[in-house]
This record gives sequence, C-alpha cells and structure tokens, in this order.
Amino acid sequence: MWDCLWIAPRLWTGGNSPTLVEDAALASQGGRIAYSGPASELPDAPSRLAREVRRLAHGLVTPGLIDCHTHLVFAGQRADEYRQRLGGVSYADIAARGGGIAGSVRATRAASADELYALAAARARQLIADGVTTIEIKSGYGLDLESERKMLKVARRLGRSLGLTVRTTYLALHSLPPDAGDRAAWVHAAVAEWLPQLAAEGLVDAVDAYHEGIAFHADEVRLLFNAARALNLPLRLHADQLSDQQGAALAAEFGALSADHLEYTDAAGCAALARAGTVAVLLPAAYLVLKETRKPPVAQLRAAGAAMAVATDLNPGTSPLLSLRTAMSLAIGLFDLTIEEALAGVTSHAARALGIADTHGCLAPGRRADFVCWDAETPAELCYWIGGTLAREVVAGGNVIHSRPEHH
Ligand code: DI6
Ligand code: FE
Repeated sequence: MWDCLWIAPRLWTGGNSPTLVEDAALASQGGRIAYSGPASELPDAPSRLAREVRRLAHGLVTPGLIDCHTHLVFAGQRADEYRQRLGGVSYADIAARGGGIAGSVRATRAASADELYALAAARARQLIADGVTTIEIKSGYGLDLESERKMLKVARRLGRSLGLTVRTTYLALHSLPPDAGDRAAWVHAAVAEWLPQLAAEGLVDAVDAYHEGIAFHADEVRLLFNAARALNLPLRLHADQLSDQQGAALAAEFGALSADHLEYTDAAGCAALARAGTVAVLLPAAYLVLKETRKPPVAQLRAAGAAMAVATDLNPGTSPLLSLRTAMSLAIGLFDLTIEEALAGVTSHAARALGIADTHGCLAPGRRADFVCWDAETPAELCYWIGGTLAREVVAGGNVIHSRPEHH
C-alpha cells in the first residue's frame, strides 16, 4: 500500500526529458515517489493502492523547487546601504568603509542561536510558501569558528524543524573580518583548522569562497579547495561577479559542483564549465540590486553546453530576494533564459549544483517525494506570474510542509 496517492489534472515531471502529463497520478511511500504518470495507467483502483487519496480539482503538480544558492542565515538588514548605493556610493566603497559584509558579521556574531534561527526560519518559510522544498544555506557571516558553527547549526536545525532539505555550505572565505589580524594566518585558520572541525561535526556539505578583487584571490581559493578535496567535500565558488578573475576556469579545474554569478566569465571559462560538468548558477537579483550592466554570457554557456541553474542568492547586501519564482522571472527578463531553462534551473540543474540529482529535482519513481500543487495550468506560469503566491500545497519527503490558507 502506498502512503498517499495524488490525482491531479496536470503534472510536469521535470528531469532530463520533462513531460507534461494530463490526468496524472503521483504516489508517495516512505517519503519517496512510488508512481508518477497517467492516472489511467495505475495498476488498480486508487482506493486499493493507497491509504489516502487526494484529488485536486484544478492545478498543476511539479517537483519542489530548489534554491541552490542562499545566505539566508544572518541577523540585521542593510537597507541603509541600499539607500547609499542608490545615491551613487558603490558596493566596493561601502565595503572599504567597514560596511557591507562586515556589518552583517557584527550583527550575526551578536545574535544568539535562537534569535538567528527565528530570523532565518521566517525567511525560509517565505521561500517554502511559494514552492521551495530544498535550500542551500551558506555560512560566512560569522568568520570565526564559533560564529560559523552557530550559523551552520542554525541551517541544520531549519532542515529538521521545517521538514525541507537543507544543504549547508561552509563559506570559509567570504570577507576578511575586521579583527582578523594577519591575513595569511586568518586564511590558514579558516581553511586548515575550522574546516576540518566543522566537517567532523557533520555541519559541512560543501565549501565555497567569494573569489573577487575585493574579497579573496585565486591562491587563497586554491588553499581552501585543496583542503576540502582532502576531506572529500564538494566545492562551489562565487566567480567573476564584479570582475574577470578567471573564477569559472578555477572552479572547473577543481571539478566544483557549481560556479556562481559569472557576469565577467569569458568564452574559455564557459567551455571549461561545460567540460567539467560544473553548473553555472545565475543570480539575477544581485545583478538587479547592484544595477550591474555586464550580464553573464548566457548564449556562450548555452552554446558550450553548460548546465545553468537559477537561485535567489538571498542575502542582506546584494540580493534581499525572498522568492525563487521571481528569480526565474528575472533570469528570463534580464538574462534571456528560456522558460524551459528557468524551470530546469530551479529543479534538475539546481539539484546537480547541490550534488543531489540522484534523489532530488524531478518526479520520477525512487526520488524524494518533494512536489508542489500550484494554482496554474502550465509550468510556464511559474515564471510568467511575477511574485505572489501560486503554491497551494507544498510537500517534502511525502509530508505536507505548507498549505496556503484559503480565502473565501
Ligand atoms: N554573494 C556574496 O557572498 C556577496 N555577494 C553575493 O552575491 C556579498 C553578500 C553581502 O553583501 O552580504
Ligand atoms: Fe552569494
């Protein structure tokens, strides 16, 4: 007997050959998908197949959405810097004056774990309420062992208590903290001391660095990547966002899961990503908020055959975006992604970017039962409607983790 059988007018499978199934059925058993396909091909009457049968009168079922790049655990906000930037002060100037990431580090260090959890849970619930069932969460606003651990523990707790999949990333090299002292000694501590400890505590699913002129250089990123490799941890990289640092090529050289941003990546970098199977993660809200003019080379990535994902980059400085569907709309409107690319970018390609493509990102038997019932007729509507809440019911691991209150 299956745990639950959902009958829906339409189901979009996602995956390598996405299919739109009319008069569909989806069964879950033990948190995994037991059946996905036409209701007419079910082996028996629904009531004999499952303990519970749920019939949706209208709407569309898709895989749960995957936000593969967020910094959603932090305290405080930086709306004052937003105002300064609108007045013409640059992001780099604000950072040089001790604002920017350093401001979020001060607030995050000062917050208790419970305070940090409450703030982060409120943000995660907003993502979930519009269809997200998997979130990658980076540390990087702690920048000392104790505060990085606090952030990563909060991320793990979010996964446990909200019922969704959380993949943690130790963003070891985000910004040199004001109290760092000697730069090389601080980098050594973050890479050679804190990383193995946090990994041994089971808090690290991957590592990341902010590779940028105003942040960390290639030599420092290499130290981190080699240390992570020795621990068998996957890699990701903030690459070529504000300047061409040859970051995509560096990520590809190390076989990173993803290279993210990529505004300044050149043709060779695009080809390297494709060859290495490193996913190109596009973050259009950061581009919008910083009023960037240089766009990521989407046509070259496409031509090279690189997989593209789309994420919110939810963070207090450059991307205070609380809707993954809006990131899809922005990726289409600003970066010329197709609707199909945007859909793959928050499902199967996002799963690849997190190294969980075997279990997440499409509605095929054996995968985790993560899916969403939308007030929509077609998958295109997920990006066509900008913002709002279209998700009626959000299911993760076979459990309903969000139901939209109905208004009459
Ligand atoms: N990701 C980051 O880590 C930086 N930009 C980005 O897209 C900085 C985030 C911040 O300003 O807090
Ligand atoms: Fe980021």
